[in-house]
Amino acid sequence: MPAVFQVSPFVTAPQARRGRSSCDLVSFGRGHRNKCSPGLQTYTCTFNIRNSGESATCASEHRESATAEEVGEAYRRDGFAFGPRVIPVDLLTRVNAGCDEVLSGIYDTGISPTEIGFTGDPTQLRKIDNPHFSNRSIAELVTSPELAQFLAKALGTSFIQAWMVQLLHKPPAPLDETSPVGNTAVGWHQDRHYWVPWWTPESEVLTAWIALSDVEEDSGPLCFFKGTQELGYLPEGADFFGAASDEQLEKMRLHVSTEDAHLLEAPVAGVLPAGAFSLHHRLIVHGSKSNVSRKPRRSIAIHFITEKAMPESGSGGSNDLINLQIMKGMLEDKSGCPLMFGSEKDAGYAL
Ligand SMILES: O=C(O)CCC(=O)C(=O)O
Repeated sequence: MPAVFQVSPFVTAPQARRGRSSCDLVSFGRGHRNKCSPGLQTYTCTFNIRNSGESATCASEHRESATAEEVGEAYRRDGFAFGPRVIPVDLLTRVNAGCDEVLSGIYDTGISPTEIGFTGDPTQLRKIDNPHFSNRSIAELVTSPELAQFLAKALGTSFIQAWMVQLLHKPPAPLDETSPVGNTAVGWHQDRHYWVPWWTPESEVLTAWIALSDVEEDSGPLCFFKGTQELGYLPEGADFFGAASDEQLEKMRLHVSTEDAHLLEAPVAGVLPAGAFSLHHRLIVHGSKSNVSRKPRRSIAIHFITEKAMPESGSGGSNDLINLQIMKGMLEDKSGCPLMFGSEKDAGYAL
């Protein structure tokens, strides 16, 4: 996703699933249908998006009992995977309080994060870059050992370092049924599209996306097109600020063989309880529809590298170059790019 570095030094509730099985489809909109397979906790559903004339279909594959080995295997095969609730409930509570503060412009470190495009409209998507600069609980989440150890085991890696963190907050739909739902969709994209100036093409750079609220079928869950990481880089269609529309997919399909076109047909949704996470590849096509539920959808995405990542040498435009230099500095002194697992001597860029 698009990211901006800011020249600044880094200073240093329970939302457990409320007894709902993941098969209880929220009664929302018209004409929904839900097929459950409770043992596997997988299901598909279709629901209408209020006042938009659109509908969305999703299937979810989250399993609370997934082991690190299973998550790693699914990630390597599908380009994404769903992990269990690894974030301790007390940390989750503090992080949510920290996010409330950051979203209201209160920073316990005294450092502001970066936010682009917010007009003050309360129905709008909020995307805040590097909120861990601004709030100590969010910084603690980024380096939480429970998450880092799980990721290291899943990926079989000796080194993990966060290089960019994003808070995404989708406000709830208005209570008044006649008011339009805000556009909080995140358009289809491959993260690589935004990372070309930063990382060499083969670098192992990926994302752990942590649900801070329960993410349900109608919350605008993050959706992935399985196997699309194998399609390589798709030069058209990506737009984080798009509407996750079919038009975007059409543009992407222009660069996909007829044989592989089916990969861009049915996304899998990350329907997750608060505290669980998904993991995704830099080339997986993903995005999300608007939140049409009555509750906010909130997440922290940690974009991280393993020992198999090398920053670019810097051939972009001047802004890219400045940002790259800032990022390199932060990677080396760990300010803003915290080490999550292993030791700095294992960093690919240190060799
Ligand atoms: O949270 C979303 O809906 C989009 C997140 C995303 O694109 C990412 O973390 O790469």
